[in-house]
Amino acid sequence: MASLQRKNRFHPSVSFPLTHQIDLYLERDFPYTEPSHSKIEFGAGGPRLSAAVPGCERWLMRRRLESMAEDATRALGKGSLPPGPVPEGLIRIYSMRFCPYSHRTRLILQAKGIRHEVININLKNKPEWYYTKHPFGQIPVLENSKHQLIYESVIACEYLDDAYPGRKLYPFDPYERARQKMLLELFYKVPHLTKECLVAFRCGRECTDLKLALRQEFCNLEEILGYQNTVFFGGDCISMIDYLFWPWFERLDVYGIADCVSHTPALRLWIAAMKQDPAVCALLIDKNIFLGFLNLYFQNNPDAFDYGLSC
Ligand SMILES: N[C@@H](CCC(=O)N[C@@H](CS)C(=O)NCC(=O)O)C(=O)O
Repeated sequence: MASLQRKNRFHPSVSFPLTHQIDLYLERDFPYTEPSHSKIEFGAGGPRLSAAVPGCERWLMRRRLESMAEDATRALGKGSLPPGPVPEGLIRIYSMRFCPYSHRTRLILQAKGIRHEVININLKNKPEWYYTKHPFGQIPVLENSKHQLIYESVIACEYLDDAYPGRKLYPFDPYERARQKMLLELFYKVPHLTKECLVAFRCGRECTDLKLALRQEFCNLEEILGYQNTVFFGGDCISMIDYLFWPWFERLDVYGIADCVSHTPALRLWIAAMKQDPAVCALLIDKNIFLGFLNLYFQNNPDAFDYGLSC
């Protein structure tokens, strides 16, 4: 993935490519190789990720560019017209490009290959009509062609897993499913603490105590991985709980708190394994774009939500 990111020249100033432009770009810059997946090796010291798997760059890049293109819509704000009904065979997500809760739901859409459209919402200048979709005007919200609305990211993810065919991301076994939900309860402090760290960091405030608290939460997760002796939280392959956790880990670096996992090797292995997953790869956010968003967001600039879009 490191080389994939290095080669990614679709940067903020460049418009996002249409499907045929993606083809031309890939043809020129990425040698074709069949998709392959990272291997997890089991040795005496427990599970570990095999050495970087060569190939599949083009395939991963295609997924990444396609998802960037579908997400690259300007955020709708006050005065905008509400979108029409959702066409049959499609599901709509009301989202915001940098929101971790929307990220969760988009990961599930990606992982299950569900055809969807993205409507981005300007959270500092919300459209009046948006309150008909969510009582408090929050994102994410899913809307289907039967005008049904589903909000709360965890509920939305479970709905997608239940309502759509393909690989089930929650385990079938009732105990294992309950266990994933218990793990999610243990995670509840992480979103709040990461956000508090970000705000403190951005406002030049001391955040040592907050970081200590976050490190403690990560120690708890580390213990769980160590006890299970698995790479992923649900076992040896990725499942719902990993996707529900992931958005906060992807943001550690850009929030300036990546050192909070320096003492948790199993968690770092999990992060490395997650970065090999096609759905995670497809939605990885460009660090510079994210930082640009944060700069504007903390200046209260309503244009923050469109940062990096050129049209
Ligand atoms: N518990 C909700 C939290 C969603 C949430 O906090 N979304 C934020 C964006 S990251 C939001 O909509 N903020 C706008 C607001 O609260 O007015 C979920 O899991 O979906």
